[in-house]
Amino acid sequence: MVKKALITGITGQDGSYLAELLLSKGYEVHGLIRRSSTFNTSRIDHLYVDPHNSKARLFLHYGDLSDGARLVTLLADIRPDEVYNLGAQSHVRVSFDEPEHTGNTTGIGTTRLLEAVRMAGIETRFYQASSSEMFGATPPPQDEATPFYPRSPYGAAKVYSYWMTKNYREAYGMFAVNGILFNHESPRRGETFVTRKITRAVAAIKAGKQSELYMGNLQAIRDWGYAAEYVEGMWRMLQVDEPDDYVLATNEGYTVKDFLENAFEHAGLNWENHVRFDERYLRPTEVEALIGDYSKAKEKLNWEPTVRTPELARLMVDADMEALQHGGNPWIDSVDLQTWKALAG
Ligand code: NDP
Ligand code: GDR
Repeated sequence: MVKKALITGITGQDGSYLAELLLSKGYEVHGLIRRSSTFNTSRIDHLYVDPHNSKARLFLHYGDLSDGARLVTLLADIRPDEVYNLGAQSHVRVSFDEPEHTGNTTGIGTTRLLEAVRMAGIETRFYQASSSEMFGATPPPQDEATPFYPRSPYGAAKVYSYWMTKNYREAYGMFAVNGILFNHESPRRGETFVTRKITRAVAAIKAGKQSELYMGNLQAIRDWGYAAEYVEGMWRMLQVDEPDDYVLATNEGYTVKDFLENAFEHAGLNWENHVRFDERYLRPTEVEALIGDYSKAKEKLNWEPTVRTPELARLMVDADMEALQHGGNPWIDSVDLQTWKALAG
């Protein structure tokens, strides 16, 4: 029997890597996509096969985490073996501008999906994209037992989703897990997250198309891993015998300034000649430091990251420089992990 998975957020960074991973493992993959007036599927276009073709194993369905009835009918129709809830308003600073919308999507959206599983009467394994942002003001190192102290509407919505996922596990015996993932990046990362903002700017500055880069707080510490490795961890969380919650991280912390230095240096540039401060990128409340302890995932899932932050910065700069030179999307033309490692010798 071919296994079926449903991914919300399939058009996002993680959704695209997870879809690739599951297709490579022989799954039939279903993705929830939002109707928009312009195409929003560029991260997964390379995976798409016309559904009239008998070989097609990726199917996209219109829907939204704000539309519970649609989620019920979709789940009843597809009857997936695994559901990955990656859909969210995922930008922390934007969540201060749109706290209600963020709560509706990133918080209640999870409850709608959990409830839809129950109402559709299906047996499925459920993955919730929980976040290190839930730890917020609690100092590092953070692991599965660290208390939550969210510092943004986004973080608070993720804490709500975390507990709802745990509650459905305990109340209804559902195989529902929280993956508490620390920041993970890639050439497919959204352009307004700090790493990608930096690596795109480095490529543009190197090509003479830009001279300045406006940034916010450079002192924040983050634990940045490589997204393609993290989706493997998500999948492993659903393959074990008992549902549980796991941290995925690299156990190393770097400041935004460190990331800037690494990225600019790799292109032969000095960041101090180009970076300027703009207070609009500050958050009303900041998360100062996140560094994750992934020992439990290592022990129980045999999961371990191989790409650390400095290597990740170089990989992303290479991909953005190549994309700029060849006029393509970094996620389609880019240096993927294998080829990059071969290039790096
Ligand atoms: P992205 O922002 O790249 O992708 C978010 C996805 O959610 C997109 O596919 C987006 O669709 C979709 N989406 C947004 N709103 C809705 C909605 N109302 N209904 C249905 N789908 C919606 O996020 P990432 O891939 O980086 O992250 C995936 C998940 O993991 C998110 O939940 C994020 O909060 C969480 N997370 C991410 C971490 C990271 O470092 N990347 C770390 C920890 C957790 P569209 O393309 O149409 O906008
Ligand atoms: P984060 O990621 O808030 O950790 O959430 P982001 O890349 O937006 O910020 C990281 C840190 O960089 C500082 N910063 C800036 N951030 C942005 N975006 N733009 C800037 O110009 C800038 N200058 C400094 C921020 O203040 C912050 O400290 C990400 C998202 O993917 C969430 O969905 C996910 O849950 C968490 O990671 C784990």
